[in-house]
Amino acid sequence: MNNKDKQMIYYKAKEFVLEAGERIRQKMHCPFVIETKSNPNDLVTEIDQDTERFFAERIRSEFPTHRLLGEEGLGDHVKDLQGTLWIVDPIDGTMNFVHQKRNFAISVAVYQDGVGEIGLIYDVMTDCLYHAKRGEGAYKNGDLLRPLSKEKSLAEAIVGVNGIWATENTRVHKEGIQQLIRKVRGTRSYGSAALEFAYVAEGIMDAYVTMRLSPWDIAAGMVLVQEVGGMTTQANGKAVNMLMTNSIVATNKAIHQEIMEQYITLKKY
Ligand code: 2AM
Ligand code: CA
Ligand code: CA
Ligand code: CA
Repeated sequence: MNNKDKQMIYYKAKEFVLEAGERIRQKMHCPFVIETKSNPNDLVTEIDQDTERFFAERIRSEFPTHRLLGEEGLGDHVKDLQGTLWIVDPIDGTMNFVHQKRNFAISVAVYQDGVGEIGLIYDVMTDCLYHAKRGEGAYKNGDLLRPLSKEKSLAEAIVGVNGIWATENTRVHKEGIQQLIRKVRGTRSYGSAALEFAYVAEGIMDAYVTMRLSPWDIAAGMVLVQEVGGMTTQANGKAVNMLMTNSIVATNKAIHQEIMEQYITLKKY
């Protein structure tokens, strides 16, 4: 992808995201259908699906050679990362969308041959857009985000973690997560993976730890975190695989190793 193409795709991606956000704000005050997916707490609404359809139509019409990987399955059946791939979560934080009418985001990333080139995370209700192009820094609206502190200790860190991982579960030994929760200054759980990544990039959270996320939850956030000098890996330190679910440790780098080595022991299954 040359710079001119990247600039144009970025411009269009931003346009799509802002328009999609406006559509959500308009529709959300009328009654809408809510269904469940994998379990009774895993919600999806017709607005999630409408929004993904909006992206699919826009991307197909403006960029017919690009492919789309979206949570609601209205994109392509993606089995490799070749070419230009849009990775879209139309509403990240659907539970918040349904129950709180806030704290949800649209997450859009553009990857070229597996490399994250563009990341956009739009907090729809606050009209706040986090955006980044690889190698050109990350922004919150018009403000350049500063490089993350590399000196912070775990004892001074605010860490994003869902309390579920501190209970009995199939993925991680809960004792380590419980110790991590005791060790850090504070924990937060916002219910939108994309926003939690954005907060790490903004430096208002020092790490985000979770045991299972899909590519559309993390694709844009990883570009943002990378641009401010942070890092994202699986919880065992391996590189994230954008074609499957991953455990995630995203941090300001200072505390990455310590979190992985001392507090996270994955279960084998
Ligand atoms: P979603 O709202 O797009 O589904 C909430 O803890 C975070 O985890 C959200 O980013 C949510 O994304 C994501 N998530 C991924 N898989 C989930 C699942 N099966 N049920 C609920 N949230 C899930
Ligand atoms: Ca979902
Ligand atoms: Ca999501
Ligand atoms: Ca979603």
